[in-house]
Amino acid sequence: MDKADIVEVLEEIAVLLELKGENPFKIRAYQTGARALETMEEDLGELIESGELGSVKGIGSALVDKIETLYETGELEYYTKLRDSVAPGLIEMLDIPGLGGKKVKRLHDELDVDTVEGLKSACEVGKVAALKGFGKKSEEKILSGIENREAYAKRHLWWRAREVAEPILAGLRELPQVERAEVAGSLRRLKETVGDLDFIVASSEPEKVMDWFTSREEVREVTAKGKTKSSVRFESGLQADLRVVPAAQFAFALHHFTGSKDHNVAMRQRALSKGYSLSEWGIKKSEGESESEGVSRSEATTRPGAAERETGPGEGVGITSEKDLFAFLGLPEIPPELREGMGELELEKIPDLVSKDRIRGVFHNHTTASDGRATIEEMAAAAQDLGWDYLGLADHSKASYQANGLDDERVLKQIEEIRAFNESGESPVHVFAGIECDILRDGSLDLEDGTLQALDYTVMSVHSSFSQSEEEMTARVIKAIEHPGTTMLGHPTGRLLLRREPFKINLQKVIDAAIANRVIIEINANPRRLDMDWRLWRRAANKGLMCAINPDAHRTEGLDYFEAGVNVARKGGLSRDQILNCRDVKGVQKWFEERE
Ligand code: DGT
Ligand code: CA
Ligand code: CA
Ligand code: ZN
Repeated sequence: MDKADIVEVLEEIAVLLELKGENPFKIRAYQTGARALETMEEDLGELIESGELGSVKGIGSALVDKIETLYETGELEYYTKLRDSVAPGLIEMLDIPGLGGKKVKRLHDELDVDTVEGLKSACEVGKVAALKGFGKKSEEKILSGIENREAYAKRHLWWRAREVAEPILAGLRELPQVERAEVAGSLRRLKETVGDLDFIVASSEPEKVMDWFTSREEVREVTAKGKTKSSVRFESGLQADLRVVPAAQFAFALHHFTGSKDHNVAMRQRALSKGYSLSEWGIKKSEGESESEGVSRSEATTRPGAAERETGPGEGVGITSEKDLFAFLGLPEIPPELREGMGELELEKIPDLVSKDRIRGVFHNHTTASDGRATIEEMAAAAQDLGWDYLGLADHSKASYQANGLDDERVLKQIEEIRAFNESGESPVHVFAGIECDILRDGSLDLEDGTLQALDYTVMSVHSSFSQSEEEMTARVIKAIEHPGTTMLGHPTGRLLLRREPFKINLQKVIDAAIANRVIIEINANPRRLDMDWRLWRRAANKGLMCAINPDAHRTEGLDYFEAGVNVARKGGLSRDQILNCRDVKGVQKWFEERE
């Protein structure tokens, strides 16, 4: 088990001990140990080998054994037993924002609740508000936390859903019975979260495809199995639908099940205005449509070639791709990510969307100097592997003390290290020296002006006081944007998808201030953030806002998240000249120096 995972286990042990009402000194030992392990610079493996782990400040003798066991075996009996000794409902409660070990223990002791359901009922009748130290506000917060949690549980991050979908798609394509296979639905539209997966397959032997799909090892439950449609559920709770259609119907089915619903409605309107009726089965002249024709449609699902007969000569015959379908309706091929029913049929020109291979580097990444897991050298090597020309490093500033943020002196020292790295010629990747500087409560910045000036660029982010009013938060962020030392605004709403709602902020005002001050807003590409949201980008960029795709990587693998940022840029309809990452080193330098 690696260091980061061990830190998590120690933290969890501390919470579990709190929940059991154990001795505070014991709890503290685990918290301190976790912190010490997280921030220590030495290599954990080496310390264990040389027997020196116990000499690290903050790691007591009781912890040395446990850390070593976790490091070597990935398991710890003490931890497993501790977890098992606590009701699962109480552990679930810990996921509700605002509830830690101590509070959950009091709810359990005083209200006798040991499930989230039970806690919800207790809130609804005001029992929690009546508890000393809780009150009306925190009861409301717990209740909305539970409700969000229920809503969140129904959806999944795009990134995770894609990981499940890819091997299934590859497997389907390998089946000899399968002529074509695609993922449809929100995953194909690159939505930030996905409700369920939708696979569309062209085959004349649907049963075999169904058998393969429902007997996958990773399938936990087959929720439906029919001749041409099946649904399954995986361990994570994610579900998947598979539909098998005859080859002639494939383009229509793929288009229909890619959606979105609103896009489909607009497409059907468009077809009707041209005298056709469009459905997942095909397209045909709409005059004289009657009930009996509805019956012949359902036959089309099982009989190969039915779609051709249905459309009739010269009416959509030969439509074998979505491109053909769009062309038949006099439209350019609309990429799936733009099909959200937000006026895409009226676009005069489809924007020249960015693709992964257009990205020449990324900004806002962390190293071991703050809370990252990799060094400057390791991060640059990973950037080189990705084929990039440059990499921007932006560690935390000192107000983010829990992330070991840098003070002015350490920032200046890191700038020196980065300059030396670039001059050493050791890497073809140019490293830009940046910082992720905290925007303090009142909108002032966490570092001296001189420090900000010495850097190549800066990312300003809010990491504290999330519960300010919309007016306060908007003024706070705009004050930071107006500071001459600000190059970019980081994750502008602080949201964590399926976990934490955005803080209250007037983004239209923030966008206008960013444009007026030539400040970039980032697309934070961490799959859990994707902030600023794609829905805001096209209008903002057309008004002159520049974007930067920032993976916010805390380890080398985190750089891969840039792909999720590319998704947001595509969904936002951004063209290459609106994305800083499409520039070369000189072009980026030009922006940093001249803001154009
Ligand atoms: P999700 O799964 O909630 O993330 O979102 P989608 O878009 O994948 O939705 P899903 O799985 O319910 O259905 C896939 C597509 O099928 C959807 O985007 C459009 C199409 N579709 C499904 N139901 C309807 C419907 O009632 N009317 C129309 N026009 N299209 C539908
Ligand atoms: Ca879906
Ligand atoms: Ca579905
Ligand atoms: Zn941040």
